[in-house]
Amino acid sequence: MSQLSETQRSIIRRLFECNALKFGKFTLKSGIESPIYIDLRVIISQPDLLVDICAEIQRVITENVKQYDLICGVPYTALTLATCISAQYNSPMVMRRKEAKNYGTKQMLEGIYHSGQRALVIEDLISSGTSILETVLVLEASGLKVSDAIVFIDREQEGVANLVEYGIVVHSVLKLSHMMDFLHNEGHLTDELHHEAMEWIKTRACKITQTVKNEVQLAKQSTIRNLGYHDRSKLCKHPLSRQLFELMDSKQSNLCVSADLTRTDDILQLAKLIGPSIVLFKTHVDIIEDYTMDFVEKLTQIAVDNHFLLFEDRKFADIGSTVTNQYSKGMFHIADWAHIINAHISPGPGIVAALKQEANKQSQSRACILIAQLSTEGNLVPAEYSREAYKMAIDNTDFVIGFISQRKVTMDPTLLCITPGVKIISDDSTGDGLGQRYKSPEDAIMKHGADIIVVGRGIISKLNQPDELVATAELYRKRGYDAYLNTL
Ligand code: 5BU
Repeated sequence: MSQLSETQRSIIRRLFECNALKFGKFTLKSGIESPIYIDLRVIISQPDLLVDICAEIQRVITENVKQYDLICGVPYTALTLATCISAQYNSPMVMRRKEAKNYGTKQMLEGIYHSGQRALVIEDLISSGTSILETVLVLEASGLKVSDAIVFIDREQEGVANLVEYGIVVHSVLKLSHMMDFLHNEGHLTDELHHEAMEWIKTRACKITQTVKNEVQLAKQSTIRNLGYHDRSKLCKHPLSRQLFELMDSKQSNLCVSADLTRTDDILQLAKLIGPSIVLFKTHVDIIEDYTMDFVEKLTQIAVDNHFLLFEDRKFADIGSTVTNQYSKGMFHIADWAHIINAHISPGPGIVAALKQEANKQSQSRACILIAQLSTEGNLVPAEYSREAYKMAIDNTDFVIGFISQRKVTMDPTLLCITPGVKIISDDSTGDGLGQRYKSPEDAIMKHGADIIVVGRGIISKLNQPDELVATAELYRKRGYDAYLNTL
């Protein structure tokens, strides 16, 4: 039996009394049955207990960590612990935003900090170590250095060992087995429950999730250099992402035009005139008034002659069996001609599986872009979408080649970030009065990590003046490409 201090004993007793620690039979979020349930969120309602826990964490910090400039709690429960420690022990703190799940930008961290400072991570409970690692990724992407983390309770499920591999030393205040031994000795835990819970911990090693492992790998790569289109094309496994990067490289273009026109003649004329400047031609076939399959044949030929791909912005969003029909049947037979389509992720993974199944029936390669973010003012797409879209993408690399998003979703060089809502804007107009929000090609590419910019009215409004249309498309191509060169 370990040596627990009187303060630690008192903390364990109080945690047990307020049901922060429960023993019996529980179904965890993951669906796994567990004899132990720990919920430390309740401590925010007990200031005395909170202060005592923070004093214990501070003691472990003082004993183990020589040098640090800032502390950062893993959201959400440990945010309270970090705030309390920060205030009580005069430690400056930074706060990680959990919503903006994008390791590539600095906007995920709030507070005052500068590159090279050392951050100490505070966490309430460690099982696999995944949450700590996610926070470390954000801190490191913001230029901070992390070598240590302090956890209040170690569930002893390999989390501490897992993090050693990533260069993080974890120090804990309490080990779960010691807490259970103490509660057993005090008569709060029956022999049977104690035995069962101890056995459970021993046999339940937890692993860092694959998604986070990938992010670590990519974060490492991205610190080496920002890859160019040519290098990225070589890394792509999907033929269409490879082809797109090759076109971007050879045409010196990252421009996608949005052909939001309602007459087929206009669309064909647009495609012919600006074909040399673009890599992707985006359509909304359901707004066309004189649609025929003959039109798509002509459009396909122009795409072949001018080396660009066709992207139908259909935004599929229904159950699998419906999107299957929407994709390949009806008036438009989208699967027959669109190299690329896009889909909302709200229906869940089934939508990707259904579209992919249909795409596989085609003789030519087909790809899908997932909608991770929207460009519109006040849109209700939650921030978690980016993360979920990324997970769906890496589960379907034979079909999904990137995202429609307003900022980079992942550092993975094989996945494209396609950004609509781009316009060369004068100072006084940054929207269209109907919810659309615009950013300049430079902001989209250099600030927010777009790989391809989507421009609609910024270009197609010139359709009646062919010379100006061509010059405008060239201007967008050049500004987009120059911005890309700036990122290398
Ligand atoms: P604009 O004329 O450049 O505003 O046209 C933008 C196009 O991109 C238009 O076809 C939209 O349907 C499309 N779009 C968008 O603007 N914002 C989004 O978030 C998505 C698509 Br997804």
